[in-house]
Amino acid sequence: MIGLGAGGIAVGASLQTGVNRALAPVRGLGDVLPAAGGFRYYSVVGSVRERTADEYRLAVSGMVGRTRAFTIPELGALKQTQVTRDFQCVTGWRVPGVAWAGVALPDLLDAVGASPEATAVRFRSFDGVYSESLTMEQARRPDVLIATRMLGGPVTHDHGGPVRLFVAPMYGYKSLKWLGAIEVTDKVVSGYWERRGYDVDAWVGRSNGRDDEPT
Ligand SMILES: Nc1nc2c(c(=O)[nH]1)N[C@H]1C(S)=C(S)[C@@H](COP(=O)(O)O)O[C@H]1N2
Ligand SMILES: [Mo]
Repeated sequence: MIGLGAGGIAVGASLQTGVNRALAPVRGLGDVLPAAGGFRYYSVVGSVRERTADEYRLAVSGMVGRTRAFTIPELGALKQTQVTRDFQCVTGWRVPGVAWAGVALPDLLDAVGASPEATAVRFRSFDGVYSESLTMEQARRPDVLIATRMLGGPVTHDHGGPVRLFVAPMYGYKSLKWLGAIEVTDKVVSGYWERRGYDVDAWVGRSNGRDDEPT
């Protein structure tokens, strides 16, 4: 956790070496065989048990009016939002113009009655290991999606389906795969890669994203 933030080109390069080293042994395949469209499939655990669309539930708890577990049809009944954006991994690969669809996080937060006192949102993967957090200000952006569709079809298991996060303005590591639970909370907790040296605020190409226009 050395010298993150401003002036981080040299620092970023060494961290990038770190992430490549860390990713390669657990998921060598992704590094060797780029997936169709230029994606690499990443998982920090060896294999993740597939959840069918029928059995899937998204638990939303914490500082909410009512704890809920959303089925896929229930997510589908909420307002649907589409976002098309480049997908950028911090290690360097990028997939241009990926189309995503699902529930914008602000709409989900409204649906559960997120408390105005809450200042952060935490996400957990059903892989049992990976987690991520956003500040409430970040989570309220309309280009942060609870994604159920990508590239014109359902989110496949290898891409973190049936439901994953897509944080459009940030590096790929914020876009948690196999989303299992969301907790509305009052503190930002460092996620998997952030405990290993990456910025919690992972804006692509700028120090903050407040001037970015969502599409
Ligand atoms: N649960 C989980 N989510 C994750 C990761 C992971 O290893 N496990 N890797 C992250 C990183 S570093 C990237 S770049 C993207 C990769 O998404 P993809 O595997 O669909 O290409 O997922 C992110 N979300
Ligand atoms: Mo990444």
